Amino acid sequence: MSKYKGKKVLVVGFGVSGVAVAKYMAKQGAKVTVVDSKQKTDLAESVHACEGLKLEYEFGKHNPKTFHSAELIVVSPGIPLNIKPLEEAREKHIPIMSEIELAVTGIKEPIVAVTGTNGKTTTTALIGEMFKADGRSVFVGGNIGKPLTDYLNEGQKASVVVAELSSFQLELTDKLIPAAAVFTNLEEDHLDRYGDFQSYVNAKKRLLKVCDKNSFVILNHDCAHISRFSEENVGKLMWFTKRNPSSIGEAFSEDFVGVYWDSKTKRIVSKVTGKEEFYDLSQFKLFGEHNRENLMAAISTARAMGVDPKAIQSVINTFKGVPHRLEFIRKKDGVFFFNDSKGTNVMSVQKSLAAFSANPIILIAGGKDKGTDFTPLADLVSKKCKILILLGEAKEKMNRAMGDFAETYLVGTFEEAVLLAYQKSRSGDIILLSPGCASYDMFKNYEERGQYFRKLVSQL
Ligand code: UMA
Repeated sequence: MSKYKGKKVLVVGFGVSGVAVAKYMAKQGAKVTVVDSKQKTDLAESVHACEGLKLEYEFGKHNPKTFHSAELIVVSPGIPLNIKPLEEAREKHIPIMSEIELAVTGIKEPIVAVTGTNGKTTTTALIGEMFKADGRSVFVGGNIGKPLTDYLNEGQKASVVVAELSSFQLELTDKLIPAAAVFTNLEEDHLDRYGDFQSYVNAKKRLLKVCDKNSFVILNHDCAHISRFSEENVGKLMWFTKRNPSSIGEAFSEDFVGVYWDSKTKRIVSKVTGKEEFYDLSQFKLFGEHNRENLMAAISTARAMGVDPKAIQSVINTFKGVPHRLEFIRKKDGVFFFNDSKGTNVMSVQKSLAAFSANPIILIAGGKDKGTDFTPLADLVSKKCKILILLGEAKEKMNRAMGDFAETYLVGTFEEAVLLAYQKSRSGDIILLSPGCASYDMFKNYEERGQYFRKLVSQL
């Protein structure tokens, strides 16, 4: 019998995570109440997805009494853990669990977990493809889009689960013991939730803390914040780096386990299994140095997990990238349009700008501010952008930080932004949507924003 049978379970948040948890708990025979601060009319998709299930609903605001009377609370990642009803529940010793914790307690298969500020979606997708190319059945989920709990709901059996985990998803996660934990990089992000960078780092570091001696721990040596994690590592350490290990130091080079970029031969070299293997990138389609880093992280992980090098090379040759991540949309009148709606923080915009070498960029940016300092963007904007088009809640703040470094326009809508960019462009220019902000001031999520951008561009 399920340990949740008859239990009063409160599901907080009714986005995709809440839907997955509600479905799971209803199936287990729990008495499920779902709460969301949005109105029912704004949650039609979720309500529809749960049709036929026995659920109680409370929409519009969080009622403390409902929290106090629960026996277990399962929170969605987007719920800050310091909201008052959750703090009160904690004081009353009501167990609070994350959607990810619920999922991992039910998953028996090896879990490869990927975290970091940027690159985690591409890295996760690459690892998933490498497993598939190796003939393994794989479930890919988490922050990438499909809640991990759906793995349990769908009842499918994969041989391995690849999970992209955000800092939000790691906050209440204790029971996960990853077969491999991958850390892409760390830069300032989500300060609206964490207040300071260290608290954000600590949330990410939870993934390191839950590793055991059998976990492969794959760290980016080129990121100072991540490379420091090695001091607290108990797992099997592996590096990836864009430098030749011999240039880092003799001792480092001798003991090196992992993957590096050899700039002389323009190949990726893997030293995961003791002997050297080489990967050819001549057919790799993704732009930018950052994507090479993502690829190295994926190769390290895949080789650690025993994926055949031939399967890895076939993915390098065929992988087309993930939607909304420097995604090429179309060329019109010689102008190239790229959708980078997933560029929701400063570092990701920097990497996207850096990915283009010669062409002048018309950058469309802005959205919901996450407490970010935008001044680090000014330098690249001055070097790469001929025009800056700003919109959303953050537009004034972004204008103050970098408006002096390119011809800058502040606009009210996405339609205006795209039209203005197109009118100002010349053959050979790049029009890049890379917002550096969350999407929630204007859209449901970054996907909706990217799809809307694609639609506007296709209508030009
Ligand atoms: N809500 C409340 N009370 C609150 C705050 C929010 O009721 O105090 C409600 C909202 O009204 C909304 C619901 O909670 O209806 C949304 O829950 P959610 O934000 O957890 O969103 P989900 O739809 O469940 O999507 C989440 C992740 N979202 C966030 O972390 C913000 C998705 O990551 C993830 O793909 C999905 O679970 C499946 O695992 C998105 C994201 O933006 C892509 N992630 C951030 C990022 O990548 O930077 C972390």
